[in-house]
Amino acid sequence: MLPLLFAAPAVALSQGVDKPEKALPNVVLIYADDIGFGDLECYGAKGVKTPNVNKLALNGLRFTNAHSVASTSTPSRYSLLTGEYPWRKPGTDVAAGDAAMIISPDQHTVADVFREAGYTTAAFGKWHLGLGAESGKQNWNGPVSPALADIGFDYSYIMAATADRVPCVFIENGKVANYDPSAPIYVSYKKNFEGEPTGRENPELLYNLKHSHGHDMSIVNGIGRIGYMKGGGNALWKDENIADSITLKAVKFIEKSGDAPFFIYFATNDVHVPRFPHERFRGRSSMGLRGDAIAQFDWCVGEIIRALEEKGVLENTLIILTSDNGPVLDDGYADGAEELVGEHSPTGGLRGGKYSTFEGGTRVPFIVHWPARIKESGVRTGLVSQIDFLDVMASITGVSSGERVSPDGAPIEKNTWLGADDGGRPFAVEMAANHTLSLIMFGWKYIEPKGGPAMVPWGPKIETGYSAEPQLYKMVDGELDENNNVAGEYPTLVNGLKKELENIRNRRGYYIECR
Ligand code: NG6
Ligand code: CA
Repeated sequence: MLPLLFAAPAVALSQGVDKPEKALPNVVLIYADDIGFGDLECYGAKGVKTPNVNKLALNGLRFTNAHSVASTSTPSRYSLLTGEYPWRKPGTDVAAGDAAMIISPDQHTVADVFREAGYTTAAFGKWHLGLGAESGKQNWNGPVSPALADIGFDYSYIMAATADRVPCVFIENGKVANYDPSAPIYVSYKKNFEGEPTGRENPELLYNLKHSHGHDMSIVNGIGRIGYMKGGGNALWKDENIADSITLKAVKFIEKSGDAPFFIYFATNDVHVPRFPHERFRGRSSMGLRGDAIAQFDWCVGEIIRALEEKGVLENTLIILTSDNGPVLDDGYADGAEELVGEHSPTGGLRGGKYSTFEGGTRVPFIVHWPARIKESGVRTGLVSQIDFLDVMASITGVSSGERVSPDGAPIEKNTWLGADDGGRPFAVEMAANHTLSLIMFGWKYIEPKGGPAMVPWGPKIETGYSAEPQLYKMVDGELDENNNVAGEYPTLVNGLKKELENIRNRRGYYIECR
């Protein structure tokens, strides 16, 4: 168990608020990419300072047992936005940059929930959930449709996929931002465009970052990518400016907000690869580019807080800060992450990491800050899952009056999220990269026997947790001990948890029934 760092005194930090209960709060989701359970200072990070995140934790709730739904981005984000497990919907695995939109316009998203409650909604940063009607058929030189406006976002300024996938341009309300008509954009995930250099054939052009595995196709800004693209001209992003660009847009959105409350989905590129933070963050950590990217992430958080403060709305803004999956060091670029990590443990000592079924894959930082409402700050140990985001928001905004409005979430978890009780969910289901499911229940963790390689096979040095045998891990001193598989000792329990997992898999709304 980690020491409970930064445990704030249990006192009301903000009193005398004018009628906070009556006005609906603004909601800002700060959704980091690949930031692990141990990557922030208030969660025990070494070698990097995160003062802005620490401040949120000090004045809010810091959860130590919160989980993303999957250990990779697309399925994790899909579940957070829809309240549906990704394994219910084919096609929710890590998406290519030319994937069609994965959430269909007739699905009910968390952005729809906020719209129903009268909010203005906006998304910034990493999207990675597809755009357009057909994969590979988007015309990037005109409006791409469907896009985020079709699933509840009034405004969006996003990257189609990830920074390591083409197209390397921002998309504002469905159209390439800063579009350069002299350089029309073409994208393919099948073959290169004639005459265009690639990282594989022209390594001498990789002047910013070299790849360690994969990422050897088109070169943009001296960095090799996944996929091929041609054109873009002035619209192409510079990796060192991505954090600035999305933060500036979000800050502007806050400054210009009117009477309606707002919902901001602020999804950073940090600390996903390629890690190439702005030069003013270089050397801020002892860990090279990955640690510097954490410092950059913290700066973004600080800017959002500052904008809310200056607008005079911080008090009644609910900020939730979390990550889409666990951490990875070498995820495909020679950025020194492995060599320079030193004493720092990105998973905070948990086994596994990004892609894996062990806790390192899905246990993530989770901080809730809402001065007008949360009077007792501190650390919370209850089990939390991002699957509940939509239902908790529907409950907070009054869109639901206690009934479940997503396929798999649970509105009652509002009590845990806002600190009213620390009971937490009775169970959480998590999905690894190869779709192995694990179930945390009654203080145990069961990992289904699906088989697969023990280590991630394509480059990152991470234990997958896959096995052909069932795994059962026990709580020891308040922490799951994933080093000791006790399935052999508890065959009845293994069978019981296997059945529970089958029930959850086969029946929607199971959660309500089991309460
Ligand atoms: C992998 C990429 C990795 C990262 C990941 C998705 C290679 C070799 N590796 O396929 O770099 O992009 O996909 O990460 O291409 S996620 O956080 O968006 O899920
Ligand atoms: Ca991720």
